[in-house]
Amino acid sequence: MGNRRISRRGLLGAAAAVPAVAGLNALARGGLGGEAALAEPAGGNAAAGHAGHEFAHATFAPGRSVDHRANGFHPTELLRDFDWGKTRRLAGGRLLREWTIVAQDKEIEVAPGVKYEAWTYNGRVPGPTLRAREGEKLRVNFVNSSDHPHTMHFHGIHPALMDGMPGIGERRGGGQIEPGESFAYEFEATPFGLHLYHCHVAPLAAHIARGLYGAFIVDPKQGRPEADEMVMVMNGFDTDFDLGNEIYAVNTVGFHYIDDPVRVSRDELVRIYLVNALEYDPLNSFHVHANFFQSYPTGTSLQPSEYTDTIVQGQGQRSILEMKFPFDGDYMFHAHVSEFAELGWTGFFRVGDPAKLSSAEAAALYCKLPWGGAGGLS
Ligand SMILES: [Cu+2]
Repeated sequence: MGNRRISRRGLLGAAAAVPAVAGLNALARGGLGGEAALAEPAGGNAAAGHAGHEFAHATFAPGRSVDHRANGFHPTELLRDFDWGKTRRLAGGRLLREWTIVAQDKEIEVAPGVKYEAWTYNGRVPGPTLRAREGEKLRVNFVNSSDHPHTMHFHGIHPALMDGMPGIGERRGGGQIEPGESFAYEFEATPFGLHLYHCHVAPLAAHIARGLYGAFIVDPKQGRPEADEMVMVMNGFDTDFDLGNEIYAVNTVGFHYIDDPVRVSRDELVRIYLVNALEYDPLNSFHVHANFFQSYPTGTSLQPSEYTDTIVQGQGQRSILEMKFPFDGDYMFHAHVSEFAELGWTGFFRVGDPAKLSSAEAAALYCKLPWGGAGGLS
């Protein structure tokens, strides 16, 4: 099957000509706050109230979904997939935490039918969420199995040789890692916080935009309070390579968390590790509906700096967000850059037991969704 070609301006400007955009328009009209929530019709079935209306699924291709199995990763599983590596005690008692990361070229599907020639760490975008504790010794065995030179550049505090910078350390086997070569990055887990890693080979924006990035979490020695933790890497895809993104997402697949809302429990502390890995747009943002969160910029302090419902992040910026949902129901989250929201960067938190959610509480406009059909949720 050929790759569907879509253009960003075409998507936003030519709604009538592109069937998939019907969903985007429905989203923009009702989903992002343009109208009050739909009143539940008599009989208590919001979905039935739409009979005869063609509210399309908020997706790029109604009725179709991404083949997660072919991708080899699933955005719902990525949320809570923390890679702690393997540990062993060194002589002297210090803990060594170790990973192997392989750069591989791989085609992935970022929206239904939209394939993208990605460059990946360990076959997934974003790469594994590497997690360690403050003060541990870390070793990342990097193997470049791609057709292109790459590196792993970690945010953190380390010697120049370990910085993943082309031109620095070549004579010692570091610097730019050519196809077929490997290098072991060794450094200490410091400071605690939410960091990231990415390739640093030029052209830099292109190497990052291809998918070579991931979250890097260093827990404080004393840990953080118990919570339902998840990682959200905000990203985008320049599917026609014109230096502008056509698809925006959290964890790669546009609109995924509308199809499959992020399940959370009422009154439980939710901690989101939010990383902005977007290229070609200087700013991204995160907004949650009907709630507020504490924001810990870069996660380097145990005291939050702001209680808000929207934060803005520049490229490479990140923040830990903490919140509790006091009411059952579906709560949208999306980029407050509306254009991004309409091009995939929109999802829902689903609070409470789905079997007990009434259709009035569950995303009524999205009546084409599998869970939104006759009779509500099952
Ligand atoms: Cu690269």
